[in-house]
Amino acid sequence: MNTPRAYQDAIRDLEAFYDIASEHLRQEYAQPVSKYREPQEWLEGLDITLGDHGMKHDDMIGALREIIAATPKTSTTRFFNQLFGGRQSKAMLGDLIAVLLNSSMYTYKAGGPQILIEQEILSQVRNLLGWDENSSGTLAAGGSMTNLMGMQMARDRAQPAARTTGLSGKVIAYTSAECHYSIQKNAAILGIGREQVRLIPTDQTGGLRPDLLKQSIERDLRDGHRPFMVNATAGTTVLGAFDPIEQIAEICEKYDLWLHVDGAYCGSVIFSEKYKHLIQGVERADSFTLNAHKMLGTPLSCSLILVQEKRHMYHSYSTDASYLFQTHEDELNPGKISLQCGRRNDALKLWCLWKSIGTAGLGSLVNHQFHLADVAREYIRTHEDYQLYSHDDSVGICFNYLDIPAEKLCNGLYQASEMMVGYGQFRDDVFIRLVTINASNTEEDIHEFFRVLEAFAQKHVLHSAI
Ligand code: ABU
Repeated sequence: MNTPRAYQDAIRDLEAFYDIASEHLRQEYAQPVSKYREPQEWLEGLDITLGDHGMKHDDMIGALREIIAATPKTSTTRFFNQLFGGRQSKAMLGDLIAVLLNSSMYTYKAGGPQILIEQEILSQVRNLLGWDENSSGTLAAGGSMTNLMGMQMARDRAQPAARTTGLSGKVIAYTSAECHYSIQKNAAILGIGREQVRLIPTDQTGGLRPDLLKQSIERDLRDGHRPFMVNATAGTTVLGAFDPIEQIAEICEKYDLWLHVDGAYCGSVIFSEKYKHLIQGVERADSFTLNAHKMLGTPLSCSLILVQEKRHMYHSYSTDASYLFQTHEDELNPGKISLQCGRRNDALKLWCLWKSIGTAGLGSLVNHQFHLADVAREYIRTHEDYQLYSHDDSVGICFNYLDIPAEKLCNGLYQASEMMVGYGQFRDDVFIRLVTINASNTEEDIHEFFRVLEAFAQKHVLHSAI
C-alpha cells in the first residue's frame, strides 16, 4: 500500500530526530558546555540564513546538527545559570507527544482527554493548596503571564467595570523589592502603571517585611489612593527567599486586598511534606502561580495559575466566540478562562511526570534540590576563601570567592566554555548565584562545580590579575 507523502515525511523526520537526539544526549556527557562564540562568528560559521529556495533533506539535517551542537546545553551538570535545568525524561516524552498531537487547549472538541488531563493536574494542585471545588485554574506561557492573570483578576475584583469601561483612577499594588520583574511589567500592561507598584523593603533574608507593608498601605489610604492587591513571592529570583504568606494574608484580609502568591520559582514546595511549611498561609491566598518547568524539571514552559474562586476567572476572561465554543459546557472549554486563544498543551508533560513518579516522587525532587543547596552551603561555610550571602531553606546559593568580582568569574567561565552560572545582587552586594534546581544532579556534581570554579579562578583570573 502506498502511504501518503506527509506520512513518509513525518517518519523520515522522526527518524532524523531520534538520531539527532541520541547524538545530542551523548554530547551532553562528552562536552557538557557548548563552545562559546560571539554572535557574528556563529552567523558566519553556521547556516542560519533563510533564502528563496529550499534545501535537500540531508543538507538541512546537517545544518541543523551544527546549530544544535552550538546551542547552550541547559540540561547538563554544568548549567546553573537560571531557575531551571536538568531533564525529567518522562516529562520530555509528554512534551514530545504534545507536539505530535498538536492539540489546542481551548475546547474539549479540539483537546478531548487532554483537557481532562489538564483539569486533573489543576484539581490535584488545588487539593494541595487546601482549596475547594469552587476554585479553578489554567496554564499559560510562563510565570510572567500567569502572574499577569493573577494581577488582572485582582484589578477586576477591585474595579469590576475595568473589564468593560476601563480602569478609573489609580489602584495600588504591593510587592517586595525582591519580586520578579513581571510584576512591574504587568502593572504597565494592565493600565495600573509601574508607579502604582509599591516595592516594600525586605528583611536580611530577602523576605517582605509585613510591618512596612502595613505602613505603606495605611499611607496610601491616608493619601486617598486605592490599594487593591499584594503579591507575595515564594522564592525570590536572586536569594530564593520566601515572603511570610501567613502574615501577609492577615494584612490582606484586614484591608480587603487580593493576595496573589507568585510561586513560579519555588511554589512546588507544596509537593514536599518537609518544605511545604515555607508557604504556610497559601490556603488564604486568592491566586497562586507555579512553574513546573522550574523545580519539577519539566521542559519549558509549564506555568499554572489557580484562583480560589472561579467566578473571577470567568469575570476577567469569559468572552463569547460562536465560531469556537460550539460543544459542551464552559467547564470543558478552558478557552473561556484563558488569556490566550490557541494554546499549546503544556499539561501533558507534567501529567506524564506526575503519573510516573506520583506526588511523593515530585516531593522527592523538591527535597533533593534543598539537599543539594545544603551541600553547597556547607561547602562554602567550611572553606574560608568563600563568603556566603544566602540563608537556609533556599535553592539559590549566593556567594563570592576570594573577592573576585562575580561578573568577572561568571563571564569568564561562560566565555571559556567551562560552566554556565550567573550573578545577582541583593542590596549593595553582588555575588555568584548557584541554583541547585537540577534534581538529576548529585552531591558530587555540586562539589565538581566548586572544583571547576576554583581551578578556573586560579588559572585565569587570579594569576592574570596579579
Ligand atoms: N523567571 C526567570 C528568572 C530568570 C533568572 O533569574 O534566572
